[in-house]
Amino acid sequence: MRGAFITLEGTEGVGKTTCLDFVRESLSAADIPTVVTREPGGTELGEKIRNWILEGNHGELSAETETLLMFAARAFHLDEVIRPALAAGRWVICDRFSDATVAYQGGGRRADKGWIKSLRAAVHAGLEPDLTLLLDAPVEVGLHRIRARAPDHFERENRDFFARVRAAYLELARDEPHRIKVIDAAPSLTEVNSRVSAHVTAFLGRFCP
Ligand code: Z5A
Repeated sequence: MRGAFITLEGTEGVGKTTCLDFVRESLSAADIPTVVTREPGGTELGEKIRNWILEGNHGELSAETETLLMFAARAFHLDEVIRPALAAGRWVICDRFSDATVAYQGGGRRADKGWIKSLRAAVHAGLEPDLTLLLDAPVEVGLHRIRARAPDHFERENRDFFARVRAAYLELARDEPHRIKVIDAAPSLTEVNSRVSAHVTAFLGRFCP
């Protein structure tokens, strides 16, 4: 039986990476072998694309160029890491995946969402995450949590950009409530972890009855 594919999504600083560690520990406590990875990234090529985009020394990038770079990194990531791990029965926990392209390049940058969804279908036809934890909080909450660090290519955007990203994520969650679970990420970490834990437990019951 193939492993489960779990993704973490949300706007900047909302707590995805923190949550990912918690999910990994929860699965490890249940003796489930995991592979933890991220997008863009997860392979040598993907990390190069990630660094090149995030460092932001490239001048203006169109929404379409950004989108295609994300999918180029993703196609390689799927071939090299995600599909082999799932086929070997390992669970993959990925910090961002295609929903991020719909939210950032579609919502934030206003690239055509229909086109992005057709790329998604072309690049990973037949494979969608089994569970997506969407950490959601007002944009200001996330930006406040990361205020001390130097902003990257995306973090230099204005508040309206992040508001569009958040709205696009919430629209995806309304369209796919079975897969995407929205978690209020504004409360304390203890509270957020307890909500995440409830979703992971329910998912374990569904995926490995
Ligand atoms: N991107 C894209 O545009 N299109 C795509 O298709 C994909 C990605 C796949 C990747 O960076 C960038 O690429 C991303 C979108 C774009 N934009 N940016 N920038 P990333 O995923 O590495 O970057 P990020 O989303 O900005 O990650 P982050 O800033 O590290 O945020 P986070 O992972 O959500 O947060 P965190 O590191 O877990 O927590 C931030 C701080 O808050 C930290 O000090 C925690 O201890 C603290 N924290 C966490 N939870 C709480 C609670 N509940 N209370 C208080 N404090 C908390």
